[in-house]
Amino acid sequence: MPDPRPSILVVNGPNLNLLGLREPRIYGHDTLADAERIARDAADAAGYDLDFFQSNWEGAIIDRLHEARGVASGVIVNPAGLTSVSIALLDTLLAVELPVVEVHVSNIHRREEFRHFSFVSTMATAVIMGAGVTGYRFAVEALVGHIAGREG
Ligand code: CA2
Repeated sequence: MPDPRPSILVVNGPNLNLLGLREPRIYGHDTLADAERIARDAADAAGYDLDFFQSNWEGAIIDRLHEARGVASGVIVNPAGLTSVSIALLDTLLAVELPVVEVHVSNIHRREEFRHFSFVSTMATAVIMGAGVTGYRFAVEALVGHIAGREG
């Protein structure tokens, strides 16, 4: 049997299941399914499997990240509403000891000040924001480049 391909875990936080369905002025019309397809295509082209996960429950996100420890090669996270508030998410990302790329559909620095600080950014390898769901492709490319030692 050939070795299984390395894998990337993509984790999406609260309310991102509504992407493309509400507030198109801020988030555009693309859905989370579009983001998944874009991320999966980029991962596949780079020779990686991709696990795509969304939950509105912080604990479920933390449990899924624990499962990735020692299994996945890296993590992409859109922490959504947990971005500026969750020390638990930060502690989890530090504990799983995997490279992390943070992605946001919108540019959080163009928005309300309360969105500007990100706990995840304090440890992320790269942060991509404001590119819409195409940011998920850039996130895969940044993560794969980091894993291969080409960047970051
Ligand atoms: O731009 C992003 O990706 C965000 O992470 C999205 C979060 C927001 O809290 C962050 O500041 C930036 C919100 C995710 C919820 O998405 C919705 C989509 C449509 C309608 C309502 C919420």
